[in-house]
Amino acid sequence: MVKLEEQVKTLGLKAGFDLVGITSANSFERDEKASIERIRSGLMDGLPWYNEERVTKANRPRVLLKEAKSVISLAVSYNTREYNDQKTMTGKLARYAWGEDYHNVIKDRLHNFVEELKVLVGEDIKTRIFVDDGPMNDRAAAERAGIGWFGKNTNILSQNYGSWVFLSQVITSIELIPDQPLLKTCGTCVICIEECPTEAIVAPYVINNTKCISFLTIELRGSIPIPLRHLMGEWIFGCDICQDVCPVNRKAVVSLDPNFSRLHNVSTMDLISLLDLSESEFNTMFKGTAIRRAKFAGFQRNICVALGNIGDQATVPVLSKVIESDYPDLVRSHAAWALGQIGSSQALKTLKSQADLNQAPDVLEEIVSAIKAAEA
Ligand code: B12
Ligand code: SF4
Ligand code: SF4
Repeated sequence: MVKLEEQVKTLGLKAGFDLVGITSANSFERDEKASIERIRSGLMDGLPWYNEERVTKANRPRVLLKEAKSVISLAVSYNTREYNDQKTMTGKLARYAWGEDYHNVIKDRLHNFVEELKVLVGEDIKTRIFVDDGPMNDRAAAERAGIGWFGKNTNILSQNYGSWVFLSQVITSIELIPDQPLLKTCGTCVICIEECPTEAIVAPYVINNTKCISFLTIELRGSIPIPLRHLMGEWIFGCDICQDVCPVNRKAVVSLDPNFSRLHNVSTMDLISLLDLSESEFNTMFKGTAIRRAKFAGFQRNICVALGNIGDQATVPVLSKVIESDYPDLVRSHAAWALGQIGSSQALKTLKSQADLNQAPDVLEEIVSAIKAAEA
C-alpha cells in the first residue's frame, strides 16, 4: 500500500510542480522573530503592506486556517533556456518575469491539485492556498518541508533546481507525516554577498529591502535614491545577480515549462522602443505578465536609469523627448538624471533648455543636479 504522503506528492508532481514537501502546521518561530526585528530595524521599509500584523499571520499556519494540521509546500522551476541575443541598448529583466505571470499559472495548478487531493482523501477537507499573494511565509514553509535551504541571499536553494523556483503552499486539515528539513547550508561561500552591487545583503540571510534592486525597480513607486542609480546597471525589472553568481545554480536543471518560457522575445529588451511606449501599449504588451506590477511610470523610470548607466549618446534624442513632453514627472526627472550621466553637449543643451521655474520643484532639482553632473 502506497503511503498517503507519497500519493499526495505524486498528485503534486502530476499537477505541474517539480518539488513537493510536507511540514507540520506549527508556527515558524525563528522566522517570525527575525521578520519582526527586520521591520523594527527599518530593513523592510518601503513595503507598507509588510507589517507586524502580516508577519504574525504569515508565520502561524493555524491562524491562516484554524483546522490546519499540515502544510504542503510545492515548488516549480522557472529556469527556462537563455537566449544569447544581447544587443547594445538593452535592459535586463529578472528571469522570473520572462514568462506568464506565475501567480496565475501556479494558482490554476494549486486549484487542480486541491481538487485531486479531495478525491484522494475522500472526505471533507479544509484547504487554503498561497502563492506569493497573501500572508504566508513561503520560504520558511519550503525550508521546513525539505524543499531547499536558505541561501545567504535569502533565496531557497533546492538541490536539483537551485533557487530558480517559485514557492507555493497548501495549508490543509489533513494530518500528514512531515518531511525533514535538508541538512545542507552554503558553507563558507559568500559570493552573493560580495557580488550584490548595492550591498543589499547586509549579513548572511538578511536583506535591506530599501537597497535591493528588485525592490527599487518593482515595488518602489517614487524616485529611486540618486546614490543607488548608478549601481543598478541595466536592470529594468527585478535583479538576478545574487542568483546568477550562485554556484548551486550552475548545476540547476533546465525547465521546459512552456508557461515560463520567454514571452515578447524578452530577457533583454530594446530600451529605446520601450521608452517610446504609451501607457496603453505598455499595458497591452505586458498583459498577463508580472511586469505590470512595476506600473507604467515605474517601468519608464527604470528604463531612464538603465539608459543613464549605459551612457550612449545615441539615446539623447529619446531622453530629450521624454523631458520635453508630458511624461509623468517621475519619468522626466529620471530622464534628466540620465542626460546628466551621458553629459554630451546635446544632453546639456536639453537640460539647460528645461531648467526653468515652470517645472515641478522635484523635476527642477533633478535637472539642476544633472547639469552639474554633465558639466563636471
Ligand atoms: C517581500 C518579498 C520581497 C522583497 C524583500 C526581499 C526579502 N528578502 O524579503 C523584495 C521586493 C526585495 C523581493 C525580491 C525578490 N524576491 Co521576493 N518575496 C517577498 C515575499 C512577498 C515575502 C518575503 C518575506 O517574508 N520577507 C521577510 C524577510 C524578513 O524574510 P527573508 O528575507 O526571507 O529572511 C528570512 C531569513 O532571514 C530567515 N532567518 C532568520 N534567521 C535565520 C538564521 C538562519 C541560519 C537561516 C538559514 C535563516 C534565518 O528568517 C527570515 C524570515 O523567514 C515573498 C513571498 C511570500 N509570501 O513569502 C517573495 C519571495 C521571497 N520572492 C521571491 C523572488 C523570486 C524574489 C526575487 C528573486 C525576484 C527578482 N529576481 O527580482 C528577489 C530576490 C531578492 C533577495 N535576494 O531576496 C520568491 C523566492 C523563491 C525562492 N527560491 O526563495 C518568493 C518566495 C515568492 C514566491 N512565492 O516564489 N521579494
Ligand atoms: S536581487 Fe540584486 S540587489 Fe537584491 S540582494 Fe540580490 S544582487 Fe542584491
Ligand atoms: S552564492 Fe554562495 S552564499 Fe550565496 S546563496 Fe549561493 S551558495 Fe549561498
